Amino acid sequence: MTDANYRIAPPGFTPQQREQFDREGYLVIKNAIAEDDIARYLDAIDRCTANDPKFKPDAFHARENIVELDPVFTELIDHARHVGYVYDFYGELLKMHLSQFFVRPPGGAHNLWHPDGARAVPYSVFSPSLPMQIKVGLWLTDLPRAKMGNIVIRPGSQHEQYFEGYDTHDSAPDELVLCVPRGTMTLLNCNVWHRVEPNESDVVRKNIFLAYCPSWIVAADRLQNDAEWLQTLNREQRIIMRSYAYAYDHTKPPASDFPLFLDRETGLDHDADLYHERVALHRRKRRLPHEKQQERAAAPV
Ligand SMILES: O=C(O)CCC(=O)C(=O)O
Repeated sequence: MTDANYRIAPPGFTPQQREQFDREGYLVIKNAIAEDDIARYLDAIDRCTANDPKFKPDAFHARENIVELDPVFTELIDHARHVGYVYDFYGELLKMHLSQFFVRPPGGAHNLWHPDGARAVPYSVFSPSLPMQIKVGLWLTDLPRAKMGNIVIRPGSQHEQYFEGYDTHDSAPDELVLCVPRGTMTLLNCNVWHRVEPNESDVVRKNIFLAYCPSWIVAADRLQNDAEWLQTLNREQRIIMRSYAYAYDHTKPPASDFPLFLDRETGLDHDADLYHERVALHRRKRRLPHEKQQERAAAPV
């Protein structure tokens, strides 16, 4: 019997979106964020910068682990707008890798070409097709043209271990400058090579990044979270933060952390007919959507 208090996994990729994301390494979803949410996120950024002695209006400014900084950011950990997409990849071992906001004023510093994640032996050496980090971007200011501090990506470059332009600002022939209206949500395979445009406009670019990974990858912006803050979270948020004291729990989370979500199609906390009843839930594998798809495609008609 499945506990009715558990949540069904929110919607994730449509087959068309997944096909594009697997091929190109990114997805752009316009009009994903309602105006009142944009306003709340911008207010929260302004609250944080107003209280930060390091903030300088003319310089690039970033904060990490923002989900702990303000309750408006906390709600993003498991927000139904995006959590189903990353659950499609990381399933029951979903973890928040980092949460950030960026303020990129005109003339501020901007990044060189790079992929995210490990450099000496990148994640993609071990996992050539499934990204071990996916970054959700929430774009809060209009970026209608290039040279506005936009993120620039090389679509489809997630399989390249080497790139001539690495650690330069040079334009690449196959680059795509993302010119997106406020309210856009992007998803990026973190193996995709990317850089940031200079901001030569009169607009301060403001956005939020939320990256997710499998639980056993070390988080980027914390080792553990504040214990009192963790008490304020709902069950799914607390699980997704994976603030374990015992290191191997990241690989084998405790039984109480299963299920994270119930299956969208069956409403069950397990995949039916795969295990003997004696095998406890936290010791069972659950299929990801692409595995189910492969099984359907291989099934006799
Ligand atoms: O600010 C951006 O658009 C991208 C920043 C970046 O390069 C990164 O977070 O890895």
